[in-house]
Amino acid sequence: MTNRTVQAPWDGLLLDARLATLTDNGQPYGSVEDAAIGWKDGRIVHAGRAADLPGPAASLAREVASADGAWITPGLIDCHTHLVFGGDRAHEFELRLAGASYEAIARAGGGIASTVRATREAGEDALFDAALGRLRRLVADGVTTIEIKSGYGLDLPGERKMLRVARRLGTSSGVEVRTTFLGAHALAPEFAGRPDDYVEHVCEVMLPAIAADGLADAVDAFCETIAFSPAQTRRVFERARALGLPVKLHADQLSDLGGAALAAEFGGLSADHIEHSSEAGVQAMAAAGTVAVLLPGAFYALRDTQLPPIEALRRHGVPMAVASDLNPGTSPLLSLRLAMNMACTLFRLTPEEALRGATVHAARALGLADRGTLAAGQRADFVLWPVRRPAELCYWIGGTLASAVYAGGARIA
Ligand code: DI6
Ligand code: FE
Repeated sequence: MTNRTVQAPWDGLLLDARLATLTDNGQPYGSVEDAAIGWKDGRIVHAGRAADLPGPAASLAREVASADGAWITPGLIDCHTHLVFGGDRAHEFELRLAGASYEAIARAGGGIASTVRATREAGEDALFDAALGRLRRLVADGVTTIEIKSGYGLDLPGERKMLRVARRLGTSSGVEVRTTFLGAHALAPEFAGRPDDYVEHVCEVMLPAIAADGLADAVDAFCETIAFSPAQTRRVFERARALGLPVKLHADQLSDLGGAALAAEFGGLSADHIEHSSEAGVQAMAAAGTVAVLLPGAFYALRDTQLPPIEALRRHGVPMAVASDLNPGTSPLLSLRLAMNMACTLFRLTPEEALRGATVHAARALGLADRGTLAAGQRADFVLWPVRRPAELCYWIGGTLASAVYAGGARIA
């Protein structure tokens, strides 16, 4: 056929934008002014100056709109959450305010164990509905990828149930969910007094079954005096490695058990919390390429005073991610942006470090290379923020700032 008009090739194009690409383009935030972003089939095809578009805007995309001068960032990535759980722990909040410590409550049968009871009792749909409500709040303020851990079932049916709910959240919300098996979160009540037997059960029964179901993208453990020892953690990691699953670790949160170095030894994607990690632990992380995941929500809620070794992490070039740790006990935090604010105020990250921590470094903590920056070829996950400067994403305390959220090129909020 002749004289046929060329089909508009892109799905969407936003003009009048300012981009915080978070690439290393030499500018703070990897910023580009007078910019445009275009996407097709779920991928970014242009993230740069509008002047560099390969033709007149109207001919390039099926839908062309103005961003009205908004800043656009990559979709935020919450790389450490316990989003799926039954019940709540508001009563323990009251107990802690009255002077009880987190450890004392845990030793008295509360803490994680109380959420385990509530999670085991909850039906799958009830768990799903409660988690979806929390997820929607995160998405409304820019989250497009989220990691969700199990760890409140502590038996095969319970852990499977949690991970199935997590997977279902991914297919029904437009957000991409990465799942992590955290069977070694706390001692299952059936194994009271027999922690090694429980670890064996995790390694020989639960982990192989979860892996065979394809329900876990990674494996985590809680290495702590009130949870599992380094030797027990090592067993879990060895099994994960044998099954081809990457590991990450709740490391050195309340004491230094050498968790950061242990995660690094297994080529861990991340070591998380790490308030008490030593310089040697940080060095091991740097050598292994293990990301530090900072969780200021738990630090705040527990009124912790031991700061993570931020200076050492910077000095050794360890990428620092920031996450919500959303969980009913130590971080009932429904906003990743608030975690970024806390990372600045409590841990003294710069706003740019905090934003990189919730995008490009968070992607790496999940082993994902296709997101976290705005560049051609990356997933079309991006957020419009009607603010004057990117630092405002960390400056405003709470609230919802995002005006539009896209995941895989589709608007989800
Ligand atoms: N560290 C945490 O911050 C959460 N789990 C963990 O191992 C706390 C989980 C809870 O208290 O329910
Ligand atoms: Fe956690």
